Amino acid sequence: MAFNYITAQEAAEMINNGDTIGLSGFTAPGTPKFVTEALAERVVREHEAGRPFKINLFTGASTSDHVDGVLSRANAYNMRAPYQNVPDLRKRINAHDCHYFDRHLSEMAQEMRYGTYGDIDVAIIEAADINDKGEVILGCGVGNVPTYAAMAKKIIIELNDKLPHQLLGMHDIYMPLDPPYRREIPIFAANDRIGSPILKIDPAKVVGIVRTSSYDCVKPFTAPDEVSNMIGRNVVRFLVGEYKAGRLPKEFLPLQSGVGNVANAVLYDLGESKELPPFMMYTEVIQDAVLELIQKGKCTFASTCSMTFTDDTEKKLFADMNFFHDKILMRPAEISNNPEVIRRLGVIAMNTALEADLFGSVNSTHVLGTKMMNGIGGSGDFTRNAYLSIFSCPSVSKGGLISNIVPMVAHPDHSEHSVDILVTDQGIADLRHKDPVERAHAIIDNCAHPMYRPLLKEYLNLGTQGQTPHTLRAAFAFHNAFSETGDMRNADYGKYL
Ligand code: 0RQ
Repeated sequence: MAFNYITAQEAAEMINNGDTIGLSGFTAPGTPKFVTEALAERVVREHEAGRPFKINLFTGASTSDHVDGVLSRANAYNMRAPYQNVPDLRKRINAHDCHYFDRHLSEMAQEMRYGTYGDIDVAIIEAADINDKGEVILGCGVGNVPTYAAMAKKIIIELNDKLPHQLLGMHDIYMPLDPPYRREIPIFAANDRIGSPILKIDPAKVVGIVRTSSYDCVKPFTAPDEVSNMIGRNVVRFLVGEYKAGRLPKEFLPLQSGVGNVANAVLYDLGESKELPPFMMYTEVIQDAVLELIQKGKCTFASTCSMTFTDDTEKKLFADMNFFHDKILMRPAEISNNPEVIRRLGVIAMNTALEADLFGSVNSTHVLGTKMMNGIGGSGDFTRNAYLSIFSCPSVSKGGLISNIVPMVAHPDHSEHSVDILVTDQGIADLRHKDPVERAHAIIDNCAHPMYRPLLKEYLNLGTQGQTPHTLRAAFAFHNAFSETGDMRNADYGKYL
C-alpha cells in the first residue's frame, strides 16, 4: 500500500485535544523527536487563542527535551506515565500542572492492555524502515511500542534516515498473552531470542510518515568524579569478594545497571577489574560504558530495552554494526524488566538511591519526601527479583548539607526486605541475614559519612524498643533540620521527644 508522506506539522494537526498518545522508545533512543516538537508549537498556538489543548502521554520510560521538555513547557500534559527525567516536566509535576503516574516499567504495557488507562488514540513510532506490509525496523529503543501500536487507532511513523538498516536483527519483539492464557517467558539465558526482529503493525492504521534525520540526543555524561569512582571501586570490591568466596557462580551472573553518572562509573570500574570474568547484561538500558565493555570483550552480550548512548558513542556503534550486531538485543520493557526472567536468570541489580535509612529501606524518587525527582523506573522490577540487589549513592549531597543516610527514608520505594547491599563512597554494608539493629550498625559504620555517624548512633540510642527501634516522633529530624536550617547536621531529636 502507498503511504502518505507528511510534514511533522501536518502530523501534529492529526492529534486532538484530549487524545491519549503512546510513543515508541525508552529513554531518548527510539523515541520520536519531531512530531512532538510540532505538537508543542501547536499547543502553544491553541492556548494563545484561548482554546484548551491537553494530551495524555505514555512512553516506555524517560524521553528527551524533544518530548518532555517542549511539551511540558507548552503545558500540554493532562497525564504522563510511567517515567520522566526532564527538569521542566519535574517542575510541572511538583506544581500539580500534570498528573504523573509513576509506575514500575514492566507493568505499563500489560496494564494498558488490561484497559485501566482507556484507549490509545495515536501511536507515534520512530523507525529505521517500514514496508507496505507494515513490517517496521525499530530504532535504538523499544519501550512499550508493541502494545501502543496494537492498541492505537492511528499510527504516525517518524522515519529517521540516521538509523542504519543493519539494526534489523537487533530487536526481539514479543508480546505475552494476558492472564489467564499467559505462559512462561522462554528466556533461559540473557542471549536467548524469543520473538521477531521486526514490529508488525497494521499498515491501514498508518495515517502518515514523517521523514526525519537525527541522532538520539542523549545528554552527555559528566566525567566521573572522585566520589563516583570510590562508589564504583566499592561495588567492584564487593562483587570480587562474593566471587572469590564462591557465592557467585564461576560463569558469573547477568548484570543490570540503572541510569546516571554513578551507574556509568560503576560499569567503567567493572570493566577494569581483572578478577571478574567476562559477563552478560540483562538490563533495561545500556549506557556508553557498556559499548566499551563489549568492545573489550568484558561484556559478551547485552539484553536491553534501549541503547542509551550519547551521539558520539551511537556513531561508533553505527560505524561498526557488523561487530556489535549479534552482541546486543533490544526487547520490549515488559520483557527486559520481566520479574519472572530476572528471578530465573539470577540478575545482579545495581541501582541508585537518593537516600537510604538505617534499616535498609531506600528512597529513589522523592527529594526530601515530597518533590518528585524522576520516578521509580525499572529499579523496583529488578530490586525485588534480583539474585543480589545493590543500591549505591554518595554518603552526602550538597557539600555535606544533606546526609544520604537518614534515620528513616522520607519516601520508601524499596523496602528493607528487598535491599541486600548498600554502597557509598565510604564503604559497603552487607545487609543480608542481619536483623534491623545489626543492619543499622553496618550502615552507620560503613556507609554514613563520618560527620553524620554520631547523630545516627544517637538516634539508635533514643531507647525505643522493638524489632525495628524507630522513634517515630524523631524519625524525620534530619529532614526537618534541612527544611528549617538548610543543614541536616542541625538535627535535634530533643525537639520532638
Ligand atoms: O542534585 O542535580 O542539583 O546536583 O539529586 O543526584 O548524584 O546526580 O544522581 O544521576 O546518579 O541519579 C536516584 C535520581 C540518582 C536516579 C537518581 C540530589 C543531588 C543532585 C541527582 P543536583 P545525582 P544520579 C534504571 C533504573 C530511580 C529510577 C531508577 C533515579 C540530584 O538514579 O532516578 O533507578 N533512580 N531506574 O545533589 C536531596 C537527597 C539527595 C539529593 C541526591 N538525599 N536529598 N537531594 N540529591 N541525594 C533506569 C530507568 O528506569 C530508565
